[in-house]
Amino acid sequence: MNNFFDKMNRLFQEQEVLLTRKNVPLPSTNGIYRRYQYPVLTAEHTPLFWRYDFNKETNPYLMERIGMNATLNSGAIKWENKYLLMVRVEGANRKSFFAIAESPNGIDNFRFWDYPVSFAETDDPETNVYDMRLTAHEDGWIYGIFCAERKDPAANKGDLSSATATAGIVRTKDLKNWERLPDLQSSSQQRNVVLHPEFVKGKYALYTRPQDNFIEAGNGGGIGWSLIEDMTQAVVTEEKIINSRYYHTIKEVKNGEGPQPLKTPEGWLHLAHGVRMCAAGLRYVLYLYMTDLQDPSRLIAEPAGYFMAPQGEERVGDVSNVLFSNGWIADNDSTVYIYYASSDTRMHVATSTLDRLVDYCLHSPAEKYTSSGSVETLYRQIAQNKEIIKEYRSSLYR
Ligand code: M1P
Repeated sequence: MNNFFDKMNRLFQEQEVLLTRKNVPLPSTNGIYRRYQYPVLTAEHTPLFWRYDFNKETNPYLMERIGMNATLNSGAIKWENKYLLMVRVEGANRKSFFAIAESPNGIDNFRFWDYPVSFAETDDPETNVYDMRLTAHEDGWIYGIFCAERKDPAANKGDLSSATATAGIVRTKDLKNWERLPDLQSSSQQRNVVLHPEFVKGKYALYTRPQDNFIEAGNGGGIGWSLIEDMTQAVVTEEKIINSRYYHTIKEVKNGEGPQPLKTPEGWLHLAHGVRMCAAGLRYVLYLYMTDLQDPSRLIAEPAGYFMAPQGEERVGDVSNVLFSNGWIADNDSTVYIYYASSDTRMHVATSTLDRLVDYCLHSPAEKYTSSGSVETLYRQIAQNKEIIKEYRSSLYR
């Protein structure tokens, strides 16, 4: 009998070692951001009392009864001096749900709140929910916009995988009580929808991602922008593409807004994901771009290529070769905590500063769309650097 509780105790002790493990910053290899040695959240971080039945009568073998598969694509917000992630937790049964994990420093010691997030369903209940973006809006509410997935009612008989993607909307003032609002109405399917934190022309503004079907962006040309009258009855009436997909770039197949953009004196800073196809399948990378402070729908800078791509162990997981981010926090000291998931399996953090990220956006060369354009860009940098190096070396002998 004691054996049961000894075993239970051991489980808690072992998990405590994982939950309190100090994270270690890795040397920055590019001067833009730093990765960390350990993921900040894995399925193993989910509370033991979610997974095990600790009643020795009903679970004499002390087995896991409810398996957790992954912790991924998390929204983020700083709240009462804690760094909070709105985690997409995926159960072994493939259903995702949201749960909040908090950390005292943003880089380690993340711990899940006891209960997952719960909110009402709409009259047309979804089968699955995931990838919530959190936006503290100037109207005083914190909004969460997520993908609500339903079986496609138009699917052929026997087709058990066609689905539809719609933007589900909730809001809260305390991150505990959530009010479910009607889903976003749009003529196309939508995923990766994000609320801009300020009113624009007196309206709410959404970053959208119109798509032809559940998987393909198709005619949806990229990241869209739509002004919305009322978040309690949100309807996309007009939508324009503000960050396009292009042939033979990191975002030729799809792209999507990441977290809510960050306001800087030089403009709005955006993190997004881009998707390309290769023989190994789809490859998801992260990129940055900036838009105008007064008109957040006007692109002002976008460095060529990716900002972060899957590396080492990040490359392998349930959906390999994927980095995805829908959460970041800009702290008062201008540190930016970038929370990203690798291969749809685990959560990581990378840190940078607002100044560095803005500098990266404004001063890194833009895409030239051809190999010869890329060589031209390189020639300019090489020629300039050779002059500087020559000057430096000759100064050593003066
Ligand atoms: O599997 C990679 C990602 O695929 C989807 O993103 P997108 O709609 O841009 O293709 C989402 O299902 C996302 O959750 C997932 O990480």
